Amino acid sequence: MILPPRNRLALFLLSLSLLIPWASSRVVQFELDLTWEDVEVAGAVRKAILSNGQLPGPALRLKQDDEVEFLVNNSLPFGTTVHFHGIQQQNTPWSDGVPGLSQTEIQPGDQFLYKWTASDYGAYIYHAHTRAQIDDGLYGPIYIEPRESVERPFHLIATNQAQSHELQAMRDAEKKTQPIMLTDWRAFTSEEFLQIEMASGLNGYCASSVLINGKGSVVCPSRETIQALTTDAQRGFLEGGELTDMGCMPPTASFVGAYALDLSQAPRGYYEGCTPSEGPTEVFHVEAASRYASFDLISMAGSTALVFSIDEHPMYVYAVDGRYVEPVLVEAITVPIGARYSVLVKLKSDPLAAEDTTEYTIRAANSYANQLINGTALLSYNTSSKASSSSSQPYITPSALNATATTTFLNDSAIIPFPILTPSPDTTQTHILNVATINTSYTWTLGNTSYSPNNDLLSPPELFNLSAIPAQYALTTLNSTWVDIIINITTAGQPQHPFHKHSNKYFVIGSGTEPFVWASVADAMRSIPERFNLVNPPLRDTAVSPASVDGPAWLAIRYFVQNPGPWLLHCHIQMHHSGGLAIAVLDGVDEWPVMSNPVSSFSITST
Ligand SMILES: *[C@@H]1O[C@H](CO)[C@@H](O)[C@H](O)[C@H]1NC(C)=O
Ligand SMILES: *[C@@H]1O[C@H](CO)[C@@H](O)[C@H](O)[C@H]1NC(C)=O
Ligand SMILES: *[C@@H]1O[C@H](CO)[C@@H](O)[C@H](O)[C@H]1NC(C)=O
Ligand SMILES: *[C@@H]1O[C@H](CO)[C@@H](O)[C@H](O)[C@H]1NC(C)=O
Ligand SMILES: *[C@@H]1O[C@H](CO)[C@@H](O)[C@H](O)[C@H]1NC(C)=O
Ligand SMILES: *[C@@H]1O[C@H](CO)[C@@H](O)[C@H](O)[C@H]1NC(C)=O
Ligand SMILES: *[C@@H]1O[C@H](CO)[C@@H](O)[C@H](O)[C@H]1NC(C)=O
Ligand SMILES: *[C@@H]1O[C@H](CO)[C@@H](O)[C@H](O)[C@H]1NC(C)=O
Ligand SMILES: *[C@@H]1O[C@H](CO)[C@@H](O)[C@H](O)[C@H]1NC(C)=O
Ligand SMILES: *[C@@H]1O[C@H](CO)[C@@H](O)[C@H](O)[C@H]1NC(C)=O
Ligand SMILES: [Cu+2]
Repeated sequence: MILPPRNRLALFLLSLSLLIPWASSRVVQFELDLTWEDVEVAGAVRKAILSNGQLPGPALRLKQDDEVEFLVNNSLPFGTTVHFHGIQQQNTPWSDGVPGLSQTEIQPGDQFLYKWTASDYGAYIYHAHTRAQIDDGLYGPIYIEPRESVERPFHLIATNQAQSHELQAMRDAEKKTQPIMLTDWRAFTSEEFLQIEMASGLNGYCASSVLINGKGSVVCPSRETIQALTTDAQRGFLEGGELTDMGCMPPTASFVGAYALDLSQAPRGYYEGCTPSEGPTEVFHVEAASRYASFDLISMAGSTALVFSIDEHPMYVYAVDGRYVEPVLVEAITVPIGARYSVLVKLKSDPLAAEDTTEYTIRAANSYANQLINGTALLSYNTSSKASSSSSQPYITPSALNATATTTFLNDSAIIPFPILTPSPDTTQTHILNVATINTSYTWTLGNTSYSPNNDLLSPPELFNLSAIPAQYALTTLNSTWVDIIINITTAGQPQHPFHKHSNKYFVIGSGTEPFVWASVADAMRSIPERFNLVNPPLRDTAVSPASVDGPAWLAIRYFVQNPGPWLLHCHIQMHHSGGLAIAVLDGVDEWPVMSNPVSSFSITST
């Protein structure tokens, strides 16, 4: 729920004389005051993190090349850090916000000044990177307006006679692009959730509601509805049973693994025990005369893969993870946690026509097998006529499947960057990182071991002491080299993990659903060349591994090391990340930044 700001959002735009004489940029100062308060979300009150009194936090709007000074004022009763998701942090590794790697936690009552350059345009996110605080609501959208000189891909959409008219409408829509934050919400604080996980042995994979820009309701579907909407994928794990009243998978061995559980420690609302409550619904207002509306779809969910769709409104996807792509027209988009999709929605020209409705349902439905859950919002045309009572026609079902015979879903593997960028045809190093649960249902490996929570406490952090982190939790690279990482999903039944790499983006060069038995991409390409794309692969900072439905699977990424520093590579499903599905990527150890005293340089005690 969006509350009236308690503290005024302080956003000062200063035109400063420049330190670097040949560049032209402005300094943008943004202050985020974090508080821990009783908040009503989806109709129920619990403690949550507010950012300048809001949840989600206020939008940070920038222009490409801006110098950002982002001051975090920690008025929370616990330590925190803020990460800028997708921001490259070229030459500013101290501003990446990962405790133990780039900084120590900002203590209660302390402040920390992050400084970075908005070198890339597009849609990004700021969010907590300490413990599981994202699930308490610490996130907000960032939008960086491209330089005028950056070529837009809109001419690939407008192909009719009125092209220039049409192009202008698209450019205007892009200028006014609005964030749509998709999240999920639980009845428990993140620390309570982690406690329940440890006490019960059961991985926390359920939510009570899906929120759109912080708004939503807790809906408890009837047993008949649940039965009717249960998918084949879910039946594959149910072992003959049924979903709980929250729409959640019960903890069957085929779903959570054959680990010892103590379900008496799992309170009502953890995976069963639905309590309905009604909250507000987000409404997006558009005007038919604008002809197009632009939205940045952003997921900061904890445990859901939300399929986004607007009834009766196809969408041109024109940017992914902040960067332009060759536009594709789709009716539904799966938004993995941490990913961003910018879309142009062609508006109806005549919503006033007699039987036309002026309100269209916006849907966000979970596609993971863990839970049947969805949220809704409204796209509303500003017209003088009253909204008709007829309801709009959905493209997707509440189970995130096609609701029509022809619904088109975005195919992530077919996304082509605009302009095309080509990775190196070969690589210097290959790291094969195995992914599986180990010892408990909530502990995961990425590589040879599970990333330890103790790594978050390294002081001084890794950036300031290259030997701080034990070797098994990190991989190292040399600057100016190409690196391959194979995410090796070794067991069946794993969901699509959204892999986020901090700092610069990677090419998604291949994926498959067979055991990855090769030593390198070059080896694999001799056996299964059709699984790879080195010509025009997607460029991402967050991409999913394939679901390992029947057996092992893999994802191959390739990137150029260009920004020395300690960067995390991790699954963005919150409880997988908390369970150790992460590794420190020490990029460019041969050119490691030399820094003196981190605390006095970058943490300030008063404004
Ligand atoms: C920053 O936090 C302190 C307490 O931690 C509070 O007194 C102060 O008002 C906050 N500043 C702003 C601008 O919110
Ligand atoms: C989920 O979808 C169903 C069917 O469209 C709808 O009845 C229900 O209200 C939706 N849930 C929420 C929280 O919007
Ligand atoms: C549309 O109408 C809503 C509600 O009356 C109003 O808040 C909003 O500003 C209007 N938007 C535009 C673009 O006129
Ligand atoms: C969804 O797509 C499948 C496969 O194309 C088709 O068989 C099915 O009928 C579609 N569902 C609906 C409700 O149209
Ligand atoms: C998605 O795109 C890839 C690459 O073009 C293609 O190989 C694959 O078959 C497509 N998947 C679907 C479901 O259409
Ligand atoms: C798994 O359990 C074994 C035996 O207790 C222990 O030695 C090992 O460290 C554990 N591994 C992880 C990643 O927790
Ligand atoms: C750096 O980390 C290593 C390994 O933990 C530790 O032995 C050493 O004391 C640390 N150096 C400093 C300056 O803290
Ligand atoms: C994992 O173990 C293998 C084999 O011992 C080793 O080659 C590799 O470097 C290790 N990886 C990491 C990230 O420690
Ligand atoms: C990757 O996983 C497959 C099983 O899917 C396994 O056969 C292979 O040995 C693993 N690779 C490495 C390097 O551990
Ligand atoms: C690291 O490599 C990149 C790309 O070659 C280069 O631009 C950058 O200057 C290098 N950094 C250092 C510190 O040498
Ligand atoms: Cu995961």
